[in-house]
Amino acid sequence: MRIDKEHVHSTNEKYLQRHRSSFQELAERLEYSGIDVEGVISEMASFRVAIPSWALGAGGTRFGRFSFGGEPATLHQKLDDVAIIDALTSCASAISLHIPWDIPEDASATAAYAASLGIEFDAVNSNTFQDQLGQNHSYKFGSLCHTEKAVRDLAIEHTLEVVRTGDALGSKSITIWLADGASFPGQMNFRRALDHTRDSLQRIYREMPEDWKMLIEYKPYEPNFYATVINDWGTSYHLAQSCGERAFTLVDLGHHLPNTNIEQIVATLAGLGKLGGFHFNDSKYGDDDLTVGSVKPYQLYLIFCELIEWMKTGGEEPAWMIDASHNLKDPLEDLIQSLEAIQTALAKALILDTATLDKKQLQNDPAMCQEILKDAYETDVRPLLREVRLRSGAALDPITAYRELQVRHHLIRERGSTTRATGL
Ligand code: AFD
Ligand code: MN
Ligand code: MN
Repeated sequence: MRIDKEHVHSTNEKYLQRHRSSFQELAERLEYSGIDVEGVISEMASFRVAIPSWALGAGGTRFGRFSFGGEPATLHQKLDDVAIIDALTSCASAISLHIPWDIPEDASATAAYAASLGIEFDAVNSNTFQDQLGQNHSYKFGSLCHTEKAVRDLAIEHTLEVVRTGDALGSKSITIWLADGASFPGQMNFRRALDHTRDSLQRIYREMPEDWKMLIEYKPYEPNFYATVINDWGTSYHLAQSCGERAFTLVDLGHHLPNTNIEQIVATLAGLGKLGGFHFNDSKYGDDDLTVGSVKPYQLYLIFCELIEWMKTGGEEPAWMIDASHNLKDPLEDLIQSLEAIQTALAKALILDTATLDKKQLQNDPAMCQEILKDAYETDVRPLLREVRLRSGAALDPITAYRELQVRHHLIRERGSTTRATGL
């Protein structure tokens, strides 16, 4: 199924008048407070978030997986799904692939197909957390950190193969997340594991094309429950530093222990010039991979305040991706909701009165600092989001349009009700 502009336009029509008056009211109020509304709109219009290929099917948990109809069974169908999300939201024109789940049969045909849909290839992801059929060595006890050189070599070669696959599609970065670690005290020599990991990453870095970036994820636990080799941002930062200037840390919102101050981590990494990528999701306990903004929208806003402040002072924009898993909701609806939450946080950070905040920070006035932060956060920015979408031919209300256009129903009719997307 493809959604064209006319389809979208038809769903917008009946909400147009109401939108126009609510947008006008908000715009006047913001302009009155000295905010350049057109500037905010253009910042928002250029904001793009990549969709991970593995989030387009049912995610499942270790207890089970509940399929739903019309899952994308091929890479091209995954591209079709991203094009649907992009047509409705106008901020999702990139896909992030996971190899070997998404190996294209014919890279140039896939690249051409994606281009015809207006979709670009964002970072590619390696998989050294599962053994593949017929694999000579096992990742059971780690990959890039493994005690045996043969296993490390295999993991390095796989990662480089992922880079080559991505390169053929026009991707420019690789995201490395390792499951490497230990589940029991004494199982792993920490220093040896880190030394091996550093050495392996440096070898991959040296072999990457010169215009490629390496993004290194960290995570405190899971699937190993005692220790993870790249457990925190400091370790990831150290590894990125030891590889070179095109290696960066990637922050995944779900990869922190409860109550970690993620906005501070973001600010520190940005200031060090090593914030390269960002995975959006939400969580209550751990790597829950829930819909962005569903549990802690204020935290998301505070993170965006740091990111915007960084970007306003000339900092380079990190690569944005949603990294979520869908067990209950239709993945496309869930992704649309995530995009909405991301754009809401972005809009609120963009209307924040940073000049006055800065002044109040310098005067050490925490009460007024909080007032300023809250003022932007409590503004209903939805009319702004609708205006951005309207101007780019997307849906005023993407979820409503998705339901009105009966997208899932059409996908089930086209693909059947028992297809299964590749992934965990
Ligand atoms: C897992 C990891 C991590 C990573 C993703 C893709 O926790 O978030 O980005 O797999 O490899 O969910
Ligand atoms: Mn992630
Ligand atoms: Mn994760």
